[in-house]
Amino acid sequence: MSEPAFQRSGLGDVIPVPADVRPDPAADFTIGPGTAIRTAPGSADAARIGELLAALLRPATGYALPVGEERGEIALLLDGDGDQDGDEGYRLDIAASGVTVRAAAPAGLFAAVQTLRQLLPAAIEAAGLQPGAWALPGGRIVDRPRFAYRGVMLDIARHFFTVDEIKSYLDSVVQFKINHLHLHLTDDQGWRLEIDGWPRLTAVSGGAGTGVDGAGPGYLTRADYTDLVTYAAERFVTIVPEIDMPGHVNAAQVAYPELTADGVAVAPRTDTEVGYSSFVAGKEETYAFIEDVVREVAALTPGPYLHIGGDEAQATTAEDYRTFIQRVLPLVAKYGKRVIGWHELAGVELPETAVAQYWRIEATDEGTARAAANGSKVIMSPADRTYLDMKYTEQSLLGLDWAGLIDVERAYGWDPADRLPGVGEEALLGVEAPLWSETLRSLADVQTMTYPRLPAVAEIGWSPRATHDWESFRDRLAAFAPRWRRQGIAFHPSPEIPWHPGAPE
Ligand code: TNX
Repeated sequence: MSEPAFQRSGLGDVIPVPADVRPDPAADFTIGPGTAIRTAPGSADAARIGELLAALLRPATGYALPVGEERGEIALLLDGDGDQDGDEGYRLDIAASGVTVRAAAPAGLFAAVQTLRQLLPAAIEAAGLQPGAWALPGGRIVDRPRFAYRGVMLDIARHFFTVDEIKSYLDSVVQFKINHLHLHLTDDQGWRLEIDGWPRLTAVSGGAGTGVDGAGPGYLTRADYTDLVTYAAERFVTIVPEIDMPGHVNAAQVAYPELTADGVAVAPRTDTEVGYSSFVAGKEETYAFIEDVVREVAALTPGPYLHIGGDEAQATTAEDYRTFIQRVLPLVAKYGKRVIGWHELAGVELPETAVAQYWRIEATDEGTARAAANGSKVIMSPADRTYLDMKYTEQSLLGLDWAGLIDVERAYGWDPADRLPGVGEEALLGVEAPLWSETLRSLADVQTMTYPRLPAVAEIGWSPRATHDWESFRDRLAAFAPRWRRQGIAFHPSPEIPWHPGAPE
């Protein structure tokens, strides 16, 4: 099927929209059979990113696209201005003679490659040879992120997703310059990360029938987790591991009854109720266990953060909650990590280095505002805007609706610096879109809830506030239907979006 009306993208037709775009219609560059990719001399990272770009372009173009340091019309250079553009910023010049990317760090080259990918016709995403003129629109883009943290969260506790599924998800989200993947590893139903010295966590609570409604089994071995961390790092994504506590711990207590108040085993739970389980704040066994877990997770995780949950601890008294969190905070620091917690954590006095993740739907939150006033950073994940597990419409088969229905305009129509009084631009580390998996069983389910809403949150996290514009976003988003079809990514065909046609299966 041909798609002539949509064949060409303008220079700024990218998600997230770049900070500064200066088209030069006289300067288009066309990738041809002789095009080569030249990468920054002496940089293994640049060479690797060059190979990644070549691998993206080869199947549809059929061109050889050699990568080397000697020659090439597409240049990926590391001589950018870090003071101006930071690690993730880049400058992209497209002229009739070739394409030059300049960044201060490899992450910026990677971000630029995501931009270049979207500037090519959707047919570039095909797995096999396509007829095509592979033109890139001429001009200059100067781009850098608004926020350092642009995340997505995947809940692998309620339903498990395999390493290959998580990698595939990662590959899809980096197209939108997402740079953190938060893994919700433990919950009442299951424990999904192997911990040395506590084998029953995964042998029992990662075993058959531990997913919602008896789905499963599944857990990540230490080797799986390390493999994921490496794969993510190669794509400039930081893994943020979450061990949820003191609530959401039934699976741990099933495996180790000494973690309950009376030492008596509790029954496994595969329903979706929340707020009934708690670690015991007054028991030393609790902290011996948590120290082992924190030490091990910290050792396996090169990124700076360890997320300790802290949400919905309705089965923990306020006093116990405070005692518990005050015992756990120093443990995370002891193993060299910076704490992130759901914003309930901010009810306890936090060190400046701690990060509070706001997840509710209320218009104010005293604890989060106080934490911000004390110098802590905040990640914005308001459930009524960013929760990818909310239904799109009443008709949605997947998802929940406790935070309301979220269509694309709702996911896009807010600003993180206006969300909570006392939590302005400077207090924000960034934004994250959490995807809870109570109702999601397959990668296709995960994709259907993620697309097309994640691009909205990604744009809010990356693009300057002044570029925010629903009509523009909607029209740029429309171009992704034929891309996602070719990438094999399921998406909800939101009727608000004038989707471009094209892409036979
Ligand atoms: C609330 S958001 C929860 C999760 C559920 C989610 C479902 C948060 C910190 N806790 O336990 O999975 O709602 O949307």
